[in-house]
Amino acid sequence: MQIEKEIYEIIRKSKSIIVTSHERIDGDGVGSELAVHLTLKRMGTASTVINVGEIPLTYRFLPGAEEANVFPDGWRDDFDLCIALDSGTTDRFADVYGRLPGGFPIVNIDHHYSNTRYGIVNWVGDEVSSAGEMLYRFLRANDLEITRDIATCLYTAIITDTGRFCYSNTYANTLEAAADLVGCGVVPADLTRRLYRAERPEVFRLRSLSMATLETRAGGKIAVMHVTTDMHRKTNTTYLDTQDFVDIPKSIGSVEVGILLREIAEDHKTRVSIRTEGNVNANDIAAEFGGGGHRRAAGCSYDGDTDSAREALVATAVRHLKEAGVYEE
Ligand SMILES: [Mn+2]
Repeated sequence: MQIEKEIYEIIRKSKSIIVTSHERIDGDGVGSELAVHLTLKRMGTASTVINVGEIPLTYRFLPGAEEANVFPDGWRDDFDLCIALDSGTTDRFADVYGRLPGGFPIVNIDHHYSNTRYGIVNWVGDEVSSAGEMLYRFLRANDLEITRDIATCLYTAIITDTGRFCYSNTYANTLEAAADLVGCGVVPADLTRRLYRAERPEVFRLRSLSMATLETRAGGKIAVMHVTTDMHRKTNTTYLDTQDFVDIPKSIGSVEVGILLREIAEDHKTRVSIRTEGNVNANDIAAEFGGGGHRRAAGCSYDGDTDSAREALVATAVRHLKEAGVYEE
């Protein structure tokens, strides 16, 4: 059976579904889980969205966002299925996963190359822009109605994961899905204004502090910058305000490896985001630090502060540039 239909059959037989996505959730995670939540409600199935952490302010206007819970709130004892979205490993939603009984049925819908296939069904999209685009295909394959609200969530997932149709994961199918979603009632100008031109002045101050740490290495082929918790204190911002910072190092013309380092206060770790182009594979760099992702975009955690993360990541990136034959010291 076609996997979209197989998943629909599993969902139809379930009575109370927990819907979740990855920690430090992004637009694809939020858009995808809300689209699933709204669809389940229309099917008359009990749906509970539980995230590890809060939905960033930017996405809270999305339909259904007010119904999302932060773990452990909203937990029910009658869950009989978990739908995990945009998550390559169960570590990405560790708190939720840890509370599910052993062997609990999970439907895994994701588009990360490094996905570990942890579900009873694993739908891992290859060359798909986003989990949101996969859900669009799911809805169309099963003749489920795409309301304007659902379309708004899916369009958000697609434009955020493709960097507004700029990244290399923008395919003909992606644009066809987006066009269909506009046909379902999305108004791109209105939606993108809410997503991209509603910034608080505090975030600009944070961006300027972070940009002051930007440096290039390896003859301009690597650019790296960081954000510390101290910067957040000074500007009254949080980690959630830094979602698009990763595009900054990569926007320098000569750069093939862009690295953003974000200090995570709770566990004295640094969250590392890597963007590449040319011959260097971001997933391979992240994998050396226990992370993963896609060829062009990947992430990992680093045990240590941003300074030590900077040296470790730059050294690894230099090696990958050399191995790719595009840099010599
Ligand atoms: Mn995604």
